[in-house]
This record gives sequence, structure tokens and C-alpha cells, in this order.
Amino acid sequence: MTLRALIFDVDGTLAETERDGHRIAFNRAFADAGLDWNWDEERYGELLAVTGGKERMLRHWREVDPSAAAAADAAARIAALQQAKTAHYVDLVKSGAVRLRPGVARLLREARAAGLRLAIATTTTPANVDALLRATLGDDAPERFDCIGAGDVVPCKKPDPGVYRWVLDRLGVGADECLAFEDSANGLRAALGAGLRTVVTRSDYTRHEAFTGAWAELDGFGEPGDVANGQAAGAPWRGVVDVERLRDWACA
Ligand code: XBP
Ligand code: MG
Repeated sequence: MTLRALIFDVDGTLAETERDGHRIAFNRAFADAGLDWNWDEERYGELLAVTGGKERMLRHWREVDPSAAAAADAAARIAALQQAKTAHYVDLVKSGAVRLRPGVARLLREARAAGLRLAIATTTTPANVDALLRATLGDDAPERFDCIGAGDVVPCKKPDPGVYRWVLDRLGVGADECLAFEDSANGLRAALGAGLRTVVTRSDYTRHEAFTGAWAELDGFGEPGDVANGQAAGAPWRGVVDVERLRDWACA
């Protein structure tokens, strides 16, 4: 089969955004709203089991104040918190607080040069994707992606495969002509559910998760002189993930 497109998750895959980006932004929005919520690294790690910031806040609220979480104004209050949090996250990203993981810029550049189409399938809010791409890859970066599926473009978030199916539909390619790149078990399940062969690059918060069904499970994409390590097709693998390697993996 011919590899035609690469579909990337964002948070944890393109960049380590959660601990020092999203988590800080949530806490600043909570403080703005006068809430005594403050998600430390451990609590945030627990809540990452829930994808989607709005859904994550509702999970927390139901645990700390079930009656308020069930009130008629809860959805509106969460929407307002999410809007404030997104503004803080965009500011953090624009200030340079988040950097791409090793090998990501190189792989995206090589893939474009090789004529592969690029897409994004993420649970995060579109404004967050736009800010991250522009801050790390340049002002024209979003236009280098043929399709960006983000946030509420689909009714159900990962591990539901909806966002990957949405992207495949807009790319007009078959799942067997693509590879997906994820960092979490939720994301892997979403990609597999859409029929996509998936390469997992474990991230800080997901390094202990199980990635059953992943085609490859790596510690990153690697760079010349600093190779990636992991498993591919069930066998130990180390090297630099480049287009030639991806073409091999796509048709193996
Ligand atoms: C990760 C998520 C997102 C972010 C927070 O998305 O689950 O919810 O944690 O972003 P992915 P929002 O790994 O699919 O990129 O607050 O905008 O949801
Ligand atoms: Mg992710």
C-alpha cells in the first residue's frame, strides 16, 4: 500500500504540552474565577484519563462539588472557564513555554518535501493548535497541514475514533494509506478504531500506559546522533524515524 498521509495527535505527541502548558492554564483560569481548585502534577495526571478540557473540569467538579456540577448553570460556567483557560494557554505558548518534541520539526519538514499530506487529529481546542503551530513552526505553519481536526468538530472525543474518521473523510484517503501518531492509550484506541496503523511516542504522562495494538512504541522520533528506542512490529527497534522508515512501516 502507498503511504499518502501522516495524521498527528497534538498534546504529548507534537509537544509536551500538558504539565507546563495546559495544567498551568487551567490553574490560572480557576484562580481568575475565584475557585480554590489547583491541579498539581499528580492530580492532573489522574484527570488526563478524561480527554477534553471541558469534560476534565466536569469530572473534577463532580468529585469535589456534585450538586454544583449538576446545577443548571454548570455547562455555561465550564464553557466560560474553558474560554479563560484557552486564553491563558495561548499566552503561554506564544511566550515560548512549550517546545516541540525532538524530531517533530524534522519529520514534518521531510514529510512535506516527500509529498506526503499532513493532518492533525486532536482533542484540544483549535485555538491551542493554531498557537502551538505558529509559535513553534512559523506563522504559516497551520497552512502546511491539509486538515486539522480539533476539539468539538466531533461530538465524542478520544478514545472515540470520530476525530480520526473526520480527518480521513476530509483528506479523501483510505486509512490504509495513512499512519497515525499518538502518545496516549486513549489516542491509540481512537486511531485504531478508525482503522489506522499507529506509531506511539510515549510522553511524560503516558510512559506507563499500555499501548496494545500499536504498530510501534517508541520514546520519540529520534534525531541523527540521538536515536529513538522502542519496539516496531513486535521487535526491538532503534533509529531515527524518517519518511523512508515510515514508508516501510506503512506497507509492511
Ligand atoms: C489532549 C487533551 C486536551 C488537552 C487540553 O488532546 O485531551 O483536552 O489536555 O486541551 P490530544 P483542551 O492528546 O488529543 O491532543 O482544554 O483544549 O481540551
Ligand atoms: Mg495526546
